[in-house]
Amino acid sequence: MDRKILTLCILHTEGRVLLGMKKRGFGQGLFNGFGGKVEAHETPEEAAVREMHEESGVSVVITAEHKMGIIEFSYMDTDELHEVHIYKVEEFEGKITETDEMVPEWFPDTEIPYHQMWKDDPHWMPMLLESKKFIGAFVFDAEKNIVKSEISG
Ligand code: 6U4
Repeated sequence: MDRKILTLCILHTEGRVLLGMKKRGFGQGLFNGFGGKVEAHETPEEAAVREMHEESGVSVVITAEHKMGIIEFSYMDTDELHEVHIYKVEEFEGKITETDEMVPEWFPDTEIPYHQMWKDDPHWMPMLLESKKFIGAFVFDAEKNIVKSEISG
């Protein structure tokens, strides 16, 4: 298994959530939080700050206290294992900007577009929005359907 550490950051403020429609790469065509691979010289928190800025234009402060969960994703059609560190932030600075990778959009936290998101998201996003911590593991088939799921809050 080729294990990669990734970040995912959800901005939740004033009853709404900032998601991005992914224009390319992994998860293209889905709304997602902002994030990506942790580089060798970075902590996951540093990577989360960098990716949030690169993909949405905003500046955030992220510390270990913002970490809501860790989920391991594996895929039946590859030997990759993604360990995704998931953060929630409630404050930001700067102007939300479309980038090469993402089209950012606000959603009321009662109207999260789960039908256009990764299929694991409804399993943990409600916990994240309530600031409950969680840990989990999901296995996807080649069509990105869940074949195995474990989540505990
Ligand atoms: P680059 O290096 O830009 O080509 P790319 O293939 O586009 O990378 P990247 O770096 O944007 O991927 O990282 C994928 C993002 O998707 C990370 O923020 C983690 C997130 N992610 C991966 N699997 C997910 C899943 N099942 N559910 C979810 N987010 C997921 O909500």
